[in-house]
Amino acid sequence: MAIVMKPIAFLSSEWNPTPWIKRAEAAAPGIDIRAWPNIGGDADGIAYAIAWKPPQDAFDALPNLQVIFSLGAGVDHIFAVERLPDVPLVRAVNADLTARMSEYAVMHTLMHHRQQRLLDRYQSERIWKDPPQPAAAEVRVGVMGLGVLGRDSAEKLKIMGFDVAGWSRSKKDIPGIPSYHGPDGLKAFLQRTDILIALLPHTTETDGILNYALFSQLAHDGVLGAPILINAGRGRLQVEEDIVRALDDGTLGAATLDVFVTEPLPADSPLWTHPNVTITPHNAADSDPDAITRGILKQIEAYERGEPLKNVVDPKKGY
Ligand code: NDP
Ligand code: OXD
Repeated sequence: MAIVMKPIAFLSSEWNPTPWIKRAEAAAPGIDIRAWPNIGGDADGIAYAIAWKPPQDAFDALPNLQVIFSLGAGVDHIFAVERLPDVPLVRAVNADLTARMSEYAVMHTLMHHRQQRLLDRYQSERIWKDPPQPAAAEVRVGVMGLGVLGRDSAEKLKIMGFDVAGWSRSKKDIPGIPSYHGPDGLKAFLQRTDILIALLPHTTETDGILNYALFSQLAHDGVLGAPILINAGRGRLQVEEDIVRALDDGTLGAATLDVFVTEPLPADSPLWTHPNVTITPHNAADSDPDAITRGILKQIEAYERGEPLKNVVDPKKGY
């Protein structure tokens, strides 16, 4: 890879910059990349920021920024900055991330469908018992968010034999996968859903969308007995008290949660010990540093050649 000429700032309140900087330096020898807060006195020259949960004041000293790159697919962590420069914001999209998310969606759908948690309990009690096993075609999976990640997950679940549909803001035309869209399409989508997989971004419109009223509209006549929630989008999509209430009164049968309103999930959250909840530590699709770094440097190179940026976020939509 050719040397990237304009300097880059690495902005994160959470991640150790060293491995990222080493990767960037290995991929583009001579690159000038500095980690917040040690940006240096000549920060005027910094043209690019690469960011994950950037500190509130991280952009203040970068007056000539041209592009911000999110180290993740989601950009809510960047829009959370109050004084965000008015420059293009590019998010992470790559085949590795997409494949990892689909693995998660398929694995947890199968885990619920094949009742693996129940079988684990039987094993711990040395019980030899074969619970009823419906066919995948009898299970209606609904994917909320048919973007890069949701569409791939939906298509892979379809290949597994599930009866898959999706819901998004705009209408989609995906062979074999009925598409519902917008607020008007939500009710019909929920009513035909036994396993709900949330792969939405967190925006003002999706905040708290996974709530008791929504769970009540899911199908309650399915072969699994009660509907299942899988949320790998963002924690703030969900109202956690409502999940517990819905699990306790049978409105939901079980939940797999990868993301939470507060991360790490506080030790006193009732979700930790709920018998019908499976928790993963926001690792449904880890960002592979090599893939992300390569992708960003390639985009910077192309941008410096005058080519348009890809995967630019629409600030009005918030994703
Ligand atoms: P995309 O932007 O490609 O897709 C977002 C989808 O959500 C689109 O289909 C969009 O509709 C839909 N959507 C957004 N707002 C609404 C709304 N108000 N009503 C209905 N549909 C809506 O994002 P990705 O698929 O790449 O990623 C999705 C999210 O997954 C990320 O934002 C991030 O939060 C999360 N994520 C989680 C990870 C984890 O490890 N847990 C890892 C990576 C990402 P339309 O197509 O019509 O625009
Ligand atoms: C992302 C994430 O947004 O890992 O990529 O959550």
